[in-house]
Amino acid sequence: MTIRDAEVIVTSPDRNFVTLKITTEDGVTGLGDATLNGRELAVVAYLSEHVVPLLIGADEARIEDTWQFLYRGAYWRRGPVTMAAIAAVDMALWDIKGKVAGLPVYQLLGGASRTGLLAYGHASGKELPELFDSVRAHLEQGYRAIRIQTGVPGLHAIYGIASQSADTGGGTARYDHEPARRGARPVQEDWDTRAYLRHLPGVFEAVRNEFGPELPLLHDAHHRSTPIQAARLGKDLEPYDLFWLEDCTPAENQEALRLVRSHTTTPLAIGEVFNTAWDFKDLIRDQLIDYVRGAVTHMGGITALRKTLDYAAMYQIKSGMHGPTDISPVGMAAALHLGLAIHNFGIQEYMKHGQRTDEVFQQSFTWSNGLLHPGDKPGLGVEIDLEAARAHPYERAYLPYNRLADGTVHDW
Ligand code: GCO
Ligand code: MG
Repeated sequence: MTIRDAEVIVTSPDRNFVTLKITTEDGVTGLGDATLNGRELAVVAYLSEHVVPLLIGADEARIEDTWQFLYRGAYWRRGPVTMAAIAAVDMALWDIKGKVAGLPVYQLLGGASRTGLLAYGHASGKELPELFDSVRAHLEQGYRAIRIQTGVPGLHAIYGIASQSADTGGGTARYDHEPARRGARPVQEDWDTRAYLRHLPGVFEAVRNEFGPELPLLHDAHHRSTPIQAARLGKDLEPYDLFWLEDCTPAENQEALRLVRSHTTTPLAIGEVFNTAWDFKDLIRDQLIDYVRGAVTHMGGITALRKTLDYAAMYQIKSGMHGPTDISPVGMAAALHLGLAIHNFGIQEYMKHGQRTDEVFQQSFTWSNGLLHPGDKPGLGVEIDLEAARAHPYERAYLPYNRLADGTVHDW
């Protein structure tokens, strides 16, 4: 068989998504997620101008060869735009291979290593009572692991905290639905690391007192601390037995993790902004992290993330695949198939897409008793309703950014 057509679809039901749809001569279709939050159209251009012309007439069965051709053949390697584009092709080819074989992708990856995937949800609140309500709501929805994000006294708007105005129809208030924040300029938030470091341990103490010692708790520091501040944070949070502390410091300088690691036994998760195995290589080899946060969508697809996770397995490092709502239902499905198949699965982030997104993307995954399962439809198990997709055209949307009190731009 050969690839007859490849179409790049941009839709914005609750937020922008970029999807690649590959069709073979026999009419078999495969979907891939190429969404790069806030920079979506750069990937659209990369795919449409440079990748799609190379796919027409290619053999869709040659997944590894196509990956190598797109990666090495471009000469210019790595980077989020390139790797999201390659990821979309890779996912779509796995989807097609599954459909041709009549098997769900996880079967092609070696079959299920577990009955379902432990998932964590995002609880948040400006103040403790709101945070507690949010934790309770997540527990009622069946979550068995919960990420805790909270306001900091003196700060107005912080990553990860839901507000009513951000609610766009998903039911409960959530911070990730973008239409409320769309516009020509990114929304500005404020930050003060010293205030945060003083406040956060007390929040975890309160949460542990309220919900007991067993519930796995996670926290995302979202790249905002220096290495020594991150080391202190990890140390101060030790009594509260976190499942993980995420992105405790920006990781362009990977040596920074060595400093953090030498001060704390709090498990560390990193890598949602990484895009190749090379970004993880030294952190894995030197055992400086405990969880690989790479997303199938941003790491070059199932093929590439699988290799990274197999390497991590040699060091007992587990998966913690990125799964916020800017990973489309197609990217989430790819994560679930991969997570079900590998031995070193750790946990899956799961935020739930909004209703409009679920109308555009028909999905086969299940969520029961706190566990996700990709379902048993051949391929990835996701189809796109093109008419519904067209009803939600692209809208410019930026991620927010941070400034300190004196006006200095800070990591968001
Ligand atoms: C997470 C992430 C996200 C990112 C978002 C950026 O842990 O889920 O930090 O919330 O901020 O994916 O596009
Ligand atoms: Mg994160």
